[in-house]
Amino acid sequence: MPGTRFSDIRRLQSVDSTNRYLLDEARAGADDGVVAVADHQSAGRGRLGRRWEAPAGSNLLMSVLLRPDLPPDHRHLAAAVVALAATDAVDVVLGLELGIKWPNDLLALDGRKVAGVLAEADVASAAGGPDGGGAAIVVGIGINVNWPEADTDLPPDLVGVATSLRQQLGRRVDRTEVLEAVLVALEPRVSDLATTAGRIRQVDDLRARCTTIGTRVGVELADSRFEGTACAVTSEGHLVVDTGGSRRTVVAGDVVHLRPPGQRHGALGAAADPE
Ligand code: BT5
Repeated sequence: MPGTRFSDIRRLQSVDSTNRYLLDEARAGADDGVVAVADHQSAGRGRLGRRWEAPAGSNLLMSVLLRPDLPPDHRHLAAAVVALAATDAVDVVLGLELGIKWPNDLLALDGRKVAGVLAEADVASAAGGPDGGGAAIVVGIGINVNWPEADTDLPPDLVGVATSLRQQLGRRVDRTEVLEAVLVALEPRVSDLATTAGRIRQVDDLRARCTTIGTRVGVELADSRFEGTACAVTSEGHLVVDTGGSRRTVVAGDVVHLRPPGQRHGALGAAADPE
């Protein structure tokens, strides 16, 4: 894309996972800014070993390789800027407003999931520079562009959970237009990761679009679960949950929005630190 770092765009007809592909490329020395876009993934991955579903030729399945100059405890922000850029793109191209469910789901205003983000660091190069900068982070996003067209397209477990831009708007959407708008919106956001002032800007944007704040949530840990009210996002992008007696910071986790009956939700994996 002109004017961005994203000049090397690899268009793949079919691949197991665009994240897997770019992680391998990163290990082989690929530069910051390489993009992989697939028409079909045979093993599209979600978080914690979950699967990402998309029929061939319908949705946007893309990953970007970033080597941000970012303190290791701020790495969550690499995924956040991709989620933010996707909400920018959908707004600019389609005039559709999406919210971000912490950490990185994009939800339509009806609460159903339009997109999910998966960030994976290349462990081998995770040391990066002296302060961890330069480590490869591959951030993948799956945006439901044209699938599902209707709920009847979905497997039963995704009915009431997943929706698409097409379903929200009632018309087909051009995937390339969305891809290009995501990359244009992503460039300044990735640049911001390199400075303290820039990171503050990105976290402020995340707070403004995060529909989890103020919501009653369930947090699922490896061996326990707690509930509370999500009350803040820290400068590293972590979620703070008020449990009544105390505040707990969720670093990476499975958070469920507890909604009135009749609305369903998606779940994601978690680890919480006492604040
Ligand atoms: C995510 O995981 O939401 C991250 C998804 C990342 C997918 C992209 S596609 C390009 C790149 N390459 C990859 O291999 N992956 C990335 P998680 O929060 O774990 O959500 C997964 C769960 O969402 C599944 O267990 C399903 O319940 C649900 N799900 C699966 N496919 C979906 C879809 N198309 N739309 C909405 N929900 C879906």
